[in-house]
Amino acid sequence: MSRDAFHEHKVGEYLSAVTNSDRPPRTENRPARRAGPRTVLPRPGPRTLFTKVLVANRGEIALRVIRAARELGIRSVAVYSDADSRAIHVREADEAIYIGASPSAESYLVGDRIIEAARKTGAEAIHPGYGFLSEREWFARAVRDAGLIFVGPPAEAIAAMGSKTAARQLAISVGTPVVPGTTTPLESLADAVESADRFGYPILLKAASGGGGKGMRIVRDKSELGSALESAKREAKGAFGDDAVYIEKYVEQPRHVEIQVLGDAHGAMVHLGERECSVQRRHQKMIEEAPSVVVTPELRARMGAAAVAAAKAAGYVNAGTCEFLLDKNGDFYFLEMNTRIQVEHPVTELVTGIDLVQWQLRIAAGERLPFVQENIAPKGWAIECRITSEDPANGFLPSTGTVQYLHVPAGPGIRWDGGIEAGSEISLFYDPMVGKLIVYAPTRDAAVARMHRALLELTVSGIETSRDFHLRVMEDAEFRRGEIDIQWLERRLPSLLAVKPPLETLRVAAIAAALLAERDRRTPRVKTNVGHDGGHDGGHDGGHNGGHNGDSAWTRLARLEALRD
Ligand code: MV4
Repeated sequence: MSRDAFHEHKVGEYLSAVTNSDRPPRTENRPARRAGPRTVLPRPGPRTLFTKVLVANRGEIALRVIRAARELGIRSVAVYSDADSRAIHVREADEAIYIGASPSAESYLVGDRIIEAARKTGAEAIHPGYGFLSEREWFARAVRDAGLIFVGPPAEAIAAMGSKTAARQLAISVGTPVVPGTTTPLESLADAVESADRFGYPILLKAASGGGGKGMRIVRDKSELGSALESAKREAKGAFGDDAVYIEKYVEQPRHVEIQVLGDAHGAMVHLGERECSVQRRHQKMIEEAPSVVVTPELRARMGAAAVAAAKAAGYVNAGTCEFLLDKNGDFYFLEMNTRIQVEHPVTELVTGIDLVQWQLRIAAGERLPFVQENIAPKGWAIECRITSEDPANGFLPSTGTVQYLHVPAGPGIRWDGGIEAGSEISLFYDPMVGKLIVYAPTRDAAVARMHRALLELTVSGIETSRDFHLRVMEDAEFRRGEIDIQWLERRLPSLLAVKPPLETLRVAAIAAALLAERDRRTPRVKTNVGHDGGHDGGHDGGHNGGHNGDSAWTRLARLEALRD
């Protein structure tokens, strides 16, 4: 589609939606109800969905929500900061509204301004995405108090799961297994010593208000307990403004397996199976998959029931995730609940066929879930690699700059949830995740092979990315056998990064270097802008029509360079 045709299409769609206003005037606290039949987009059956949603986020998740809304016939409003004035989510939404300076504390985290933007644009609902305001109880409450719909759980459910000790008590009350430990904060060193003796070393000190590993200390011996307690309290106070710390028995080399739940406002709740998220570094997940190699249908049913019970105990509604540790004996323990849509939600969507973001919107509008637990079973295998602007060869140092060229993989079983394009500025203001590459295939082996193929096709130039790191993981024998736990990546990282490039890559790099040197010798001082004009489209067509489909990204880049001028 040409640029102009694209715009006509969008503007046309928007205008017809706006002019289709044969409905009663909207009141403050009531979602608009459509009066007559709608002719703009085909819609599956009568519904009472709202007509406009504000997306309080940026990057790939903002785009993901905009796309879900558009498929449901809901218009979208983007918000943006200075740094994002030319971002994709701003262009792809039906409307966009400026909310402040580049630092998120002055834009994406300013709840009042976002609520004001929703009022101004007539949006009836706010989708928070993940991060930013998504798990702030006060924001969910403020949205509701403004007469708007928060696309997420009730503020009370966010609060119930926000305190880890309260969440543990909730879980225990409904029979969901938790790691042995205390359910109230430690009162003194003597209290800590007594509790640690009771559960047995090694133990883990955790912040009651924590999450993400902050304020956590492993204690292997009584002699370390005093200083560990002090430093855990100090870190918890600094990070959460709350120095409450409690004790859990330390679980050695577990997997991180989480269960997706989906509940409607009428009391129905199902689980959508597990995601295996053990491949992480410093509490940042890098690769997720569904299902997990170690989860049998019987274990899935037990973990699912445990997750649903804990979520129901919190009065949970909408999409949420219960995190578990799964140990070598197959015993599982509830850790905490994430009260938002998560980065890794696509792998669940692919194996269940259920569009989680669409269901978030439909549940928020009061719809009932049409499926029951018996109808839900994972089919096939999905893997997600988070593509970040970090340099694995340099200790995952964040990389900044302009994306000069982007070639996104395609073909069977590929999904790209990205937030960048050629020309995008990658700054240090926001999260380094620039996109997610997700694959689906009938089996795990086929999914790993497909991810490897897709990563070879992916080319991002202008910034460093984690792409080559992911290629090395897909080639790793232990990963391919599914022998992973939460420490696997840090154990394996040195050998993963030491892998020498294949001979083919070295050869192509040498050819590229020779071609570049030859060109510069003939036309000195000519600086080229890699792939900006002819490059993007040329990359797509040239790469696939020229009979070079099996070539590596390096080969394509080299060919592109060779053909320039
Ligand atoms: C644990 C644990 C071992 N034993 N609790 C880390 C962040 C927070 N969500 C809980 N975490 C852990 N809790 C007990 N009793 C190990 C971790 C942990 C971890 C958990 C999930 C994913 C990655 C992790 C990395 C390091 C430690």
